[in-house]
Amino acid sequence: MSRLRWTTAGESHGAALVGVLEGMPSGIPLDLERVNGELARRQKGYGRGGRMRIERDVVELLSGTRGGITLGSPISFTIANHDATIEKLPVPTNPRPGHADLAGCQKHGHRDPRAVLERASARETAARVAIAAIARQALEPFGIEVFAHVVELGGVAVSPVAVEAAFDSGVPGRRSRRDASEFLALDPAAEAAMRAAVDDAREGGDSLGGIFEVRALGLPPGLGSYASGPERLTARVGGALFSIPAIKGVEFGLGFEAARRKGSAVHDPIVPAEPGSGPRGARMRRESNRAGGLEGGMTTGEPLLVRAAMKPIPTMRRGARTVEFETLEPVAATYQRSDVTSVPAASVVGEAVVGLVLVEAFLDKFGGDSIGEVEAAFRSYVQRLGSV
Ligand code: EPS
Repeated sequence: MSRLRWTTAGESHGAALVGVLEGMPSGIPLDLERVNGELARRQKGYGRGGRMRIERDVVELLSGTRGGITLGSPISFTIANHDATIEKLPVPTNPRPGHADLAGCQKHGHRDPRAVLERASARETAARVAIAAIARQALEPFGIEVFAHVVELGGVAVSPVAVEAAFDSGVPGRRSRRDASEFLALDPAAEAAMRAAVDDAREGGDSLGGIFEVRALGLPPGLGSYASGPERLTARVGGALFSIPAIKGVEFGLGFEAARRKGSAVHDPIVPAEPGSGPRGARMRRESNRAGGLEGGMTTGEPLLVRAAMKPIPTMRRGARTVEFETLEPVAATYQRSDVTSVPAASVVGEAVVGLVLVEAFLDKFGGDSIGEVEAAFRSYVQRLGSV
């Protein structure tokens, strides 16, 4: 079992979301403004619906710190729901295709989609973003950056040249470019077409999906493990991304394209590193990074590159074809309110869950009770890397 454990609770229109994070080392100064900043980023994005004008997500910390410093005890918090109307909201009379409604009702043996959708709602991801924003502060001393951005929305793709230019501009440069974008993307030239696609979908009562990318830079080689299937970092990162509602595809590095190439055009050659220039001082490096930073279920020390595809939101004003629970009469699914797209928000969640898995893997390898112990274990590992 991982050192780091977490759980969330809460319904979309219940009193609050709740998060508990266990296994954080002691001695970490916790910056709650950064946690709230991530929650605010998750609420953003062109194409969000009315709910995001009602909510203003902030954490209320309940335990786990003293004087703002982690104690090593469980950290817990709530995020209040302003739209806490669960007892008053109507019960939809038909299940929406694409949402958890029908299979959830069948699973529990009732005809009450609200009993299912309240927890199946992507609102739950707010609690996970907060947990990750807390946990990621354990990586702070180690120079590891996890960064997500939207690469495609409603069929409109960003330019790879613009993306690489933003990455070349350094951490503050790419951050400010992304955070100034209504789509959390790195290509301002693509935004007019993205906006038009969202407006068009809204007009037609429809919804849109898209793709986001998460990169993690500065990772040491050897996080994760080849020794057991569930410990493979590829499985853990992939599983984390698939745990976000509406994610239908995940690819690392070359992704599906690797299946179409010969081996010689896929595997990243190993070459000597100039002294001190290999990942974390290693004596070898890769000439390319088509693997996306993972081999044998472990980090290679090259950037982790992973993309996730999100399907369009199932709640549409035009109403997908369904049937009434009682009469089986064909109808358009009931619509109350929803987003047209939430791909930008999903990218924030993607960054969070990938970051959380990396903290887990980092603490599995270097974990100790205090952050000082983690730093010492990391230092000794890096020292040894230079001689392998
Ligand atoms: C969601 C439906 C919408 C979204 C919601 C996810 O909420 P409502 O039904 O209240 O309009 O806004 O997302 C969030 C509340 C959130 O915080 O991301 C759904 O059915 O999954």
